Amino acid sequence: MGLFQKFKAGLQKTHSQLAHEIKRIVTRSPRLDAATLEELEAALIAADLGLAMTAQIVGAVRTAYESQGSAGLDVFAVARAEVEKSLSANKAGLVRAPRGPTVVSIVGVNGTGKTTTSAKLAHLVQSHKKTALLAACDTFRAAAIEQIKIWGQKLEVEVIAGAYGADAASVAHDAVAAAQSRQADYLFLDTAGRLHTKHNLMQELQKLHRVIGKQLPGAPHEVLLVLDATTGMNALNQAREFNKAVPLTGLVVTKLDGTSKGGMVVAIQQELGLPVKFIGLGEQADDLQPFDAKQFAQALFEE
Ligand SMILES: Nc1nc2c(ncn2[C@@H]2O[C@H](COP(=O)(O)OP(=O)(O)O)[C@@H](O)[C@H]2O)c(=O)[nH]1
Ligand SMILES: [Mg+2]
Repeated sequence: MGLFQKFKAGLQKTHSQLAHEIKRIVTRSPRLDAATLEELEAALIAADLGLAMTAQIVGAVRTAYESQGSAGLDVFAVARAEVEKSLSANKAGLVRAPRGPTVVSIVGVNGTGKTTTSAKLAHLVQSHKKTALLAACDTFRAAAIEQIKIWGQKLEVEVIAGAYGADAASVAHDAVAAAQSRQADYLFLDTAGRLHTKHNLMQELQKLHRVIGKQLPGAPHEVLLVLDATTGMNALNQAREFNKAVPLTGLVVTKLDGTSKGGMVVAIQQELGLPVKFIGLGEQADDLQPFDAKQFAQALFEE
């Protein structure tokens, strides 16, 4: 399956709902009167595209209709162009440290997909002929250490782990030392899930970053917040709070395959001004893709 085909397959739920609705609205009333535009607006909001993006699309459709009438007016094409335009500044992909290992800290609340994303990222850089190391910094749950070790075996990626209950910062410290001595290109730190409202847990994360920053200046080079697309706009609050505690360099939106509200990727980017670097489209190692505005817009609004 080609990259775009995968993109499309992963966003199938959002696409089919949106396309079905738009088609129904447009076919029924080719004269785009106020009531029809309102229905279009409701369909876009239902896909969680957010108020700003929705207003922008509806405005563009109205303008096109006023200037050219309904003949040849392609609502799908207009929506595609607007979404692509508003996301085009988004920079996907991982930064690369000028020298030494690039350290990527994966953070977020419980169950969003941090561990899976860490493993998928290791797999992704491996497929670009770079070496990766994983660190089991979620020491709160024994099962979490086990889970990432299983991924490590499967992907043939070394996992640096400590004992259950160990200090996460010291595991991270060991992992950075290992990454340096192995001359690994990337080190992914799988951190424990924490509620953005729990101050002490956020402080623990700050400490972890401080420790490795002293050890390797510039680290962590990326702090990626993992957001579960199925939680909708609640993800926005998580992002705001995490960003206050540990400055984020980007977002990863997972489980887009499981929701018809994939528009939240657009809303969240517009609201926060943080790039969505990767999207998760399934549970397998290769179900993570660098975010691409054009492909995303196309996958959402293909007739
Ligand atoms: N369908 C789907 N499931 C995902 C995706 N990412 C993670 N998951 C699943 O979500 C669950 C929680 O993931 P996990 O990585 O353990 O979350 P963590 O608690 O943040 O480390 C697991 O069952 C994963 O397989 C995704 O992009 N799509
Ligand atoms: Mg985990």
